[in-house]
Amino acid sequence: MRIEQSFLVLLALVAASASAVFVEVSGAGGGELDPVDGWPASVVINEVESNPPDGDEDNEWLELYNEGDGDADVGDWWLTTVGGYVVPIESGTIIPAGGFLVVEYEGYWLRNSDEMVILRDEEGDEVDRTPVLSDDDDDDRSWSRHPDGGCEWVLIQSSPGLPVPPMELAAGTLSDLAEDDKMWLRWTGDYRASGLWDVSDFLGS
Ligand SMILES: [Ca+2]
Ligand SMILES: [Ca+2]
Ligand SMILES: [Ca+2]
Repeated sequence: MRIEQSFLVLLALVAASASAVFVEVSGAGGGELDPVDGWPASVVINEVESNPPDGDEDNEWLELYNEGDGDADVGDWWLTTVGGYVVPIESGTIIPAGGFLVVEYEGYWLRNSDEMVILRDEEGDEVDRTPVLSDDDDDDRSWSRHPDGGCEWVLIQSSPGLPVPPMELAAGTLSDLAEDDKMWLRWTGDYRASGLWDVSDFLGS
């Protein structure tokens, strides 16, 4: 069947490009990786920098966050983008409980406008997805869940591998942010249970 063939091609692409991923793990454990326990852990796409300063090529990244109580083995998981990029995560990659994983990739892989990224596990099952995100300004602000692991996304000072900064560090207060309908997104509905989601609910519009 065509669908099965496509899936096999996808797996082949993942295997062929597995060495091209660069990841950096950080967390409360100071980089020490303990044996996996407490699985299943809860891993989300936590931050996306699709339009970094000083050129996008080789500089785009996103951050995963393990909000669970146990270490999470995300080896052989992969990310897919609206633009069709398939970015594998290296086998054996562990995110400690409360830790972050920064995923980088070669060239251009994250669109500045209308990007959405899906995280899939080693079986291909969807784990998480972002809202549709646009980052029009060439600066060091990125889309991030606020707080980490939460259901609201804000365009705020980037924090790769670190907790999202307090809201006071943004351009203004929450009400100020709400005046710009591109600066604050809120999920509606239980998207993680259903796999479906509703992007809008722009505050202030
Ligand atoms: Ca970009
Ligand atoms: Ca940016
Ligand atoms: Ca962060």
